[in-house]
Amino acid sequence: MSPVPNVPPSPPPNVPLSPVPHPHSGSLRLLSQRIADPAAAPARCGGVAVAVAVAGGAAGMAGLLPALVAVSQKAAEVARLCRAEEPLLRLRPAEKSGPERNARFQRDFKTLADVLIQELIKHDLGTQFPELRGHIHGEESSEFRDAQGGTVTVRVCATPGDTVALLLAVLGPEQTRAAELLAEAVHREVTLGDTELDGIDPGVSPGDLGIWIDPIDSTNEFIGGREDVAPIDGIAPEGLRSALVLVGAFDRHSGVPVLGVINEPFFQRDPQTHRWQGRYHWGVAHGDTRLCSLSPPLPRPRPRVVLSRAESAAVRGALGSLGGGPPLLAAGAGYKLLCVALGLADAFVLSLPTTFAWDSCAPHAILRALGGGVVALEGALRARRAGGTGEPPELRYHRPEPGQTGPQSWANRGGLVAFVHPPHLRAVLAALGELGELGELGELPGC
Ligand code: 2IP
Ligand code: CA
Repeated sequence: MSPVPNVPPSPPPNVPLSPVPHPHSGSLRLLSQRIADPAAAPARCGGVAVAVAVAGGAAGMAGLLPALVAVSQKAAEVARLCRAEEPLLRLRPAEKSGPERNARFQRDFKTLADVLIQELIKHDLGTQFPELRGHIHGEESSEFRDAQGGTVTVRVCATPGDTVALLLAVLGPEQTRAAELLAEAVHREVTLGDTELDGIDPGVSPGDLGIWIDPIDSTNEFIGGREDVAPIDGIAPEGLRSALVLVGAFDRHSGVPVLGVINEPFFQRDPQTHRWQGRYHWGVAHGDTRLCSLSPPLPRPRPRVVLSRAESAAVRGALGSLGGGPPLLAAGAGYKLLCVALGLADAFVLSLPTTFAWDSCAPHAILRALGGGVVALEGALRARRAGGTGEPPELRYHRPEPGQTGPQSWANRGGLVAFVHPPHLRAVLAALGELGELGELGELPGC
């Protein structure tokens, strides 16, 4: 990418904000957010591999959302386990190279947690919803290094005993306890005590959907494991808080995201037990249906923006003059999208091609459920320059980018803007519209 001249941005137009009904806000039903205490969740380890059991749920349309939440809960437990057990913590992450490496980072890694979580989600959803098989995609390959430096294909085996044997190949033969704990978590039957989820019928068949999984978003922060990061205006700039599990479902035909679950495995430490407590959020946006575990945040008069630390000076400068205060910086693409859904920020802007379908699909569904969305920044700016007055096109999730291969074919190449309130989107685009073409805005630090 070409270097960015640090041009002082023109002052943005004063965009007054009032809540404007989103074109899709048909039947918004608002439900409260759930805090999930893993210790309180009834769980058992069966003798055979079991799919996630959802209270009262036959597999089908109505069971899909609870199933997505349940697999995210199981995934969060595996993530917590991998941070709690010394041998798992000591296990060296595998370095990604070639097309697998995200250009955002000089060095990019995956852990056993990334690979195992992705496989357990694929396994459980594919078992419960056979129509989804072949349509469940994720960030990671299933390959991990074995204890001898060779390669093992990680998967959920037919029995916990077989999964233990497979995990021992990765961990080394002496790590029986760690392998057993992981296998137990992977094969556990999760029962959700969330009755609100039971009656929700998104009105879409699993046979029409595809799934994007980011088993751990913000893997670098997950590996770093920092717990001592003080939030600024409610947003953690970095650390374990930003490591999330993201599971999103999109319409196979249109690519529109329809169901999303964001799980925060490291939401807070229980003050008594000092154990990590997680929480999850979900959203449904299909047809006229808009359902969400969160309420739409109140709009600030001027948008407060959250950005990646890698964002260019030109973009930072332009958005700094929006009037909502200096942009806040935070790690984790999913975490920044969550901050918008929670109302901690009004927009997440990224001018770089460093997020992917798996990073944005689930949060995007939640933002749509709240009346907002995620648009491609480049396309939105181009449409604006051409005098377009309609809604800018949102990101889609069903088609790889022509001419690209591997993970790059699923990159959100034109950057993105995430928002809940459309006037905030318009304010952001107006501020950035004064700058040059997108290719001139961004600089990749890792390139
Ligand atoms: C990463 C992760 C990074 C983010 C990058 C994502 O996903 O969320 O934190 O960079 O764009 O692709 P930044 O922190 O600058 O926003 P993953 O950890 O899943 O590779
Ligand atoms: Ca990831």
